[in-house]
Amino acid sequence: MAKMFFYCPRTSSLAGQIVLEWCGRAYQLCRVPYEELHGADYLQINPRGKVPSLKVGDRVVRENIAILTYLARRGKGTPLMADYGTPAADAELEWLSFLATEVAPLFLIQFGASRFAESDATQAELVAGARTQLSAKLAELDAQIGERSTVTGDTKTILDALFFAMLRWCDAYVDFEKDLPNVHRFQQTMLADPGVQRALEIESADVADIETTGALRKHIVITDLFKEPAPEADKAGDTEADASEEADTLDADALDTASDAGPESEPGDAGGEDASAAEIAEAKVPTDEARAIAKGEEE
Ligand SMILES: N[C@@H](CCC(=O)N[C@@H](CS)C(=O)NCC(=O)O)C(=O)O
Repeated sequence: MAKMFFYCPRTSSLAGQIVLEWCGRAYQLCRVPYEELHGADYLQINPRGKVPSLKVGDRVVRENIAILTYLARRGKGTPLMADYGTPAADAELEWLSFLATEVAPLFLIQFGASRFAESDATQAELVAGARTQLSAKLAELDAQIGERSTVTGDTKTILDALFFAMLRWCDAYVDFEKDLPNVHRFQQTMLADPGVQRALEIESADVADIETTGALRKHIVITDLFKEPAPEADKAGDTEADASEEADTLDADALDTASDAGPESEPGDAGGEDASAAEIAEAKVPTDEARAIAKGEEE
């Protein structure tokens, strides 16, 4: 089955888009414009109203680290995570946690100070404090990168994709080349990567202008997800690619399949086998195809 990844331009979901390109497996994209994140359609996918989300079968994987790990453990080619139980894996997890728990909250304050304080003066103080803290965290990352072009290890990992996505949130006021030379070199290496370039291209163009070539099999906007007409025919190549993906997946996928068939449907997920007609109507799912997409099935 081709999984569907829900993303919003200029957010941390860029990391998942990059990793989807790196993995080389068939995928579908659904763009969720920022103003649609808390709309009724997307809330059915992610009740937190946050991107990214990944729909696979009846279930939705949410949260960056869970999604990136899911993808990396099922990718083709060079592994995007170290093997379990190795020092390299410990280092990756340490820095993934650092990004998620030490760095990301500072950006949350930077962009959403009004969620934490009412007065303009207090908000400004919070933002200034977050930026000061952020410089210290970025300096730590600069030292960690050192001579490498990755955050840990010798080859690119999901950690690099996540860090790269976050760096865009401070590029307006940080002089990377002058103050964080190793981070700057890391950014340049990432910008030269074809998967990163493709992900950036997809994010910055209109959905209609992006060709669904390579691993990208379908690209739609959330407001169209539940109202698409039935397709005329299956796209050539999907079946073969998906069969190969199924064959190559880890044992964990057997568990996924078992749970996908089970009672794991999400609240409001009208695509579940047992969804009533009323539930489907309420969720604006008028066609069989839309129902199939909502279930994450291949077109
Ligand atoms: N803990 C979540 C955070 C995701 C997150 O904060 N996403 C932001 C964009 S980078 C978002 O969707 N914000 C919308 C909102 O908070 O309303 C994860 O790691 O996936």
